[in-house]
This record gives sequence, C-alpha cells and structure tokens, in this order.
Amino acid sequence: MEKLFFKKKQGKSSKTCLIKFHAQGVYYGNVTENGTAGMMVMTMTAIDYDDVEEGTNAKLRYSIEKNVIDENTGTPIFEIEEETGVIKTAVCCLDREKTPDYSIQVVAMDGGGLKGTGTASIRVKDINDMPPRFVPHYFKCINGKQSLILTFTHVQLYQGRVGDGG
Ligand SMILES: [Ca+2]
Ligand SMILES: [Ca+2]
Repeated sequence: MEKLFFKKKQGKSSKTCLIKFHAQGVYYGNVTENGTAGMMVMTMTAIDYDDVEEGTNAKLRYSIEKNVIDENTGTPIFEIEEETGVIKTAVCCLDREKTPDYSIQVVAMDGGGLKGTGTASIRVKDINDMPPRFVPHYFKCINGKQSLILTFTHVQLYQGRVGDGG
C-alpha cells in the first residue's frame, strides 16, 4: 500500500489530505492459517471507464490467471468469484510455518474480451499452533577408531578450555 500526502485549500486555510493507493495493481489481503476451504481472503476490484449502460462494455468477469498449486492435493489453493472478484481459499489448512505468503495473478475481462491484470498478495496470519521445543545439536567426533557423539554444550565447554590455555 502506497501513501501520498497533498495540501487542499479550504478558503484561507489549507488542509493536508492522505490518499492510500495500490502500487502497480498490487492488492493486499490476508487469511488465518489452519482454516477451512471457502474462507474469504480479499476482494479484487477493477475499474472499466466504458459506459456501464452500453451493452457489456464495462461488464467485468474475474478469473485467476496464475494460481498456486497445493503440493498435497495437486489442486489450486485459491479461487475467485467470477462476478464479485471475491478471493477465497479452495483448500483447507494453510500452514503459515510452511508458506507465510502467496502471490496470485488475477484477470478482469470485459464483455468485449479486453483484459486487465492485477496481483493479489496474500499473507497467512499466524495462530498459536506450535509448542516451543529445544533442538538438540549433535556433533560426531571421530578420533581414531572410536566415534564419539558430543552435544553442543560439550563442544562449547571444550572450546572454552582451549581459550583459557587449558
Ligand atoms: Ca471496457
Ligand atoms: Ca502458527
């Protein structure tokens, strides 16, 4: 999301206005991880300056041109409602710890076949589903014929002794 400030004159005084706009057709949305299929993510809205009253000149239909495929099911992860531009999840259980964000390409096409492309940048929101854990660090030390497993703590201790001159 880009921001732009400009000054607007109001009689003798002036007022600062802030406009927020999407840079280069990028729209931002988010969805919570571990959800069901069919969860709403965001709405894509394109503008067609042709006359809405003139046939289908400005009648838009939305579709996903570049989707992301779910590794487990081999099916697309997102879907879009053709008439409204509402993007939803097409599969369940997005995992933020595996993929924290997605980017898909959406096309709006008018009744005459003219197209415009936009990007939906989707962030997966975290829920607390991972317990804290300690990760063991093992180092294999081979000394002659004997092999010895040292933990990280042992290695640090040994290094400390070397540094102390012992
Ligand atoms: Ca048009
Ligand atoms: Ca999580």
